[in-house]
Amino acid sequence: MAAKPGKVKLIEQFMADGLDVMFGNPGTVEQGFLDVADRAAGFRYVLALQETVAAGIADGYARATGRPALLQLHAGVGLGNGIGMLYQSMRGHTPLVAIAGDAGVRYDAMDSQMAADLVVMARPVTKYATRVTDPRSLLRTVRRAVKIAMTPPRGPVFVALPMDVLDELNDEPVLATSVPVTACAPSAETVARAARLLAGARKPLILVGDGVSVAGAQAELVRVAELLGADVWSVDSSEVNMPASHPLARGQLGHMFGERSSAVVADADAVLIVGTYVFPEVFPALGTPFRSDARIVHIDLDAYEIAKNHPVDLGVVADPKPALAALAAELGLRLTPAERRGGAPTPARTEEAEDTTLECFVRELARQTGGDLIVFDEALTSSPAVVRHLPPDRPGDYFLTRGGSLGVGIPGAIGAKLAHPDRTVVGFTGDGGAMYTYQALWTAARHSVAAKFVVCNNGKYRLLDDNIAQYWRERDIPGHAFPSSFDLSHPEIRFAELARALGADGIRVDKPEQAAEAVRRMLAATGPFLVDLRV
Ligand SMILES: Cc1ncc(C[n+]2csc(CCOP(=O)(O)OP(=O)(O)O)c2C)c(N)n1
Ligand SMILES: [Mg+2]
Repeated sequence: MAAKPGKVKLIEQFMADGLDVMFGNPGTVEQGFLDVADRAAGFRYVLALQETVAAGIADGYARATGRPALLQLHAGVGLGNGIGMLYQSMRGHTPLVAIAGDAGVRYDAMDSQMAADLVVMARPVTKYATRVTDPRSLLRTVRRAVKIAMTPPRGPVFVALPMDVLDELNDEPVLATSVPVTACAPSAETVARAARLLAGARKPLILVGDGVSVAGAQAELVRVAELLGADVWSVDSSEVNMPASHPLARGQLGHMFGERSSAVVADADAVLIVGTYVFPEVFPALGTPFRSDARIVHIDLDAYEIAKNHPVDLGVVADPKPALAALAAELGLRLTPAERRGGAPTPARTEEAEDTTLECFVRELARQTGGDLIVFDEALTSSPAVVRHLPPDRPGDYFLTRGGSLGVGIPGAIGAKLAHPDRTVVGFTGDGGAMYTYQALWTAARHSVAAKFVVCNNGKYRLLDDNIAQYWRERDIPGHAFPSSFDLSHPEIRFAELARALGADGIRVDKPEQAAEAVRRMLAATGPFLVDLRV
């Protein structure tokens, strides 16, 4: 392989892995390879004005393509800005390949301006963090990082790239990264054990998370649920794992209070957990919430998550798709016709909600698109209305914010639109969430990304109001005014004007009667378009 400067080979290596778009924010210590990237045929750089935005767009792009996304950060300061968003990528298992430059190995002893231990900074929010110090192992290291990002459990990785290493001549071969196949099925004996534990249960329950969607195992999951007649609850679920409209789908357990999960699982005599961990709340129950005689089977590709907090009767390291397919086949043989439940009757849906501006807007959106759109949901307290009218049924059409870091909605929708330029993509966020990453609208305008954005504007951090109300109830503290730090009403944030100032179009919607026309305008817009929806 011909020797070329490492910075040239680096871009060739990215291209060999199909990594042809990089999201980032530049700095001097990255100038060498950014200069090369700018002139590399077929390579695209998407400029963000703040690293949280770059990381959020990369996260949405990786989620919507199912492939790794490239994120370039500037030294320690840029990495520092990106860390909150990298944290949510790590919790959500997004395969991001983050890189940052540094001045050079030759300056290590100088402790000069901008010196930072990048690897130590990145380690807690990545699966793998390293620094290349020898020019002969540049591409080898990058390939290892890509492989680790893509191997379940997927997640972000970080490689620090010193300038002098990238300027040296490099004669490593450029090769596509070998990503191992992990679609491993359990043995017939293990499947039979799982079926024995689950069959014949009077109150079977299934808990599922994003491991199902990564494996593409939705159909197999539905089959097992129908055979057992089990309720299916989503746990730490941010994509379509169980179609929301299926009669056995019961919704999300939620991310805040363990009591909710404990109440849901309390009666179950057999529990199947697939592709998630239990339990995902900020305040999880510390005791075991399961019945002492409940039989518990946990299937996951990540052995760490199995029995992490509560013991199980059978833990199975396997890919959910072949594992659930085998389990369905075994249950089909084993269950007597009387035991096959064939799915519970459709529960009566508790609707119709009031005709608020939010309800009317989302209902109109569902009507005018026929549900054919991709939703990126960071609507928080407005999310129930969004999913009521746009139920997450089709894999790849719904992405929920994850990991608890605000500011994902607008960048996430931009990433999804870049991944699927021909689809309608709508990102929902709150007035709080929007302001963490509002600069992303400039990136959408600059790169002609025609995603749509809806700010569900209630003038407050409403979720914080709801949570402190619960805290007061639990501790018998009499209700009183919410902390003023949860209020965003003054000065008023004029989102549509702010969008226009950043190069995107924007309108404000105050009343239900304006919803239909607003949706029409939004869908007709040929560029990025934002609706300030007063909810
Ligand atoms: C980066 C970050 N900072 C702070 C928080 C704490 N937080 C959680 S929910 C929330 C309020 C969100 O408000 P908004 O987006 O307007 O949605 P609403 O609750 O009003 O529906 C805040 C500030 C967070 N999750 N992430
Ligand atoms: Mg709000």
